[in-house]
Amino acid sequence: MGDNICNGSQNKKALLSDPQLFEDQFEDLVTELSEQDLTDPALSDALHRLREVLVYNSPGGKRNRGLSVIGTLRELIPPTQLTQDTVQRALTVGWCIELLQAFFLVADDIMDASVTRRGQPCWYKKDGIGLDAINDSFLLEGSIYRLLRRHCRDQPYYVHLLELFTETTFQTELGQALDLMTAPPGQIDLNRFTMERYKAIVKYKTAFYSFYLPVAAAMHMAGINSEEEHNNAKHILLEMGEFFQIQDDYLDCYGDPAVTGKIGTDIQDNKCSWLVVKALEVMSPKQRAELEACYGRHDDASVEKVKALYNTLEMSMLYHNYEDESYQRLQKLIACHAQNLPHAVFLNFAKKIYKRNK
Ligand code: DMA
Ligand code: MG
Ligand code: MG
Ligand code: MG
Repeated sequence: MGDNICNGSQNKKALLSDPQLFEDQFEDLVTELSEQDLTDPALSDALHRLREVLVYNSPGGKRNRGLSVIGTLRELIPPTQLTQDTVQRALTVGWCIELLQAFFLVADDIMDASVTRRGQPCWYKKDGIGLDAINDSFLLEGSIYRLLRRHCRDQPYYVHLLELFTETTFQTELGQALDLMTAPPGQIDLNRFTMERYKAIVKYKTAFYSFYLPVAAAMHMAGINSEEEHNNAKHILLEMGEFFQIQDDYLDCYGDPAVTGKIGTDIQDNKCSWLVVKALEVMSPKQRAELEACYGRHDDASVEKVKALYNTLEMSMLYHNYEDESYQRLQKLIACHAQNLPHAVFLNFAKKIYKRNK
């Protein structure tokens, strides 16, 4: 009878889509992290805090990163070889990527002085949280490794995943360092904003963790470890990542906060955004002097002047032209560099990100 119950629930699971299975798993992982893992009663207040941090900072995202681990694995392993256990583990590794993202975002919102995230106040903006959010971001990061250990430590790819997560974290932190030092508050110097610097920032702060990490994790889970295969995938995925951050920069200014869930801060924060870099390429010396006088300032009038200048330069049109070009370039890259990897791994990703508005 016990068996029947078990089979019944397994069958039900088999009918659910990956996104449903993924959402369903979250509550179990929160319980595991906050109730089963550490049992010292002295920790109960801290574990209660961990639960709150997880629950506040994980929902509301698009889940592209998390879901692409199982999505990629399904392209790499034939369905007959994909056991329920493997699916569950791929979903958990997907959650680890969502936790990594939550860790970066909690810290990023403090550093960028942002106000909202995923349609709600940024965590550090909540009453009574403030800079304690720094430690909360560490709790999110630490949770990744507790989950990996509990769910994957007997797997042959465990060390590969550990190295992948730690390496990717470091790359992202270097990217954030570049992003921050290229945008010193109150020190406006438009000469800093070159396309070369821009590309370095976004490769490191966004492309590795958002695009290479989920696919590389699935490749390791499927036993694909060769450096050549990983480099081929990386080549395409970093290109996609660059485009994704260009979209993020465009949406910072032109997106609808009701859709993106966040209010833009790039102009005020003196950021080396794609918009400012591209605008500098096409503007006159007179316009450059105007921009110098209003970029990186917090008053609404200055911000509106920057936006008016962007409109005069037709930045929206330049962006959409870039989007079309980038899509064509990517299709070519996939054709040349995907080699042994199924093209669907990359095409699925491309489908999700091109023409997005959130
Ligand atoms: C995001 O850069 C990079 C990381 C590592 C979170 P960003 O500040 O442009 O992101 P957002 O627009 O989401 O704040
Ligand atoms: Mg930010
Ligand atoms: Mg930032
Ligand atoms: Mg942004």
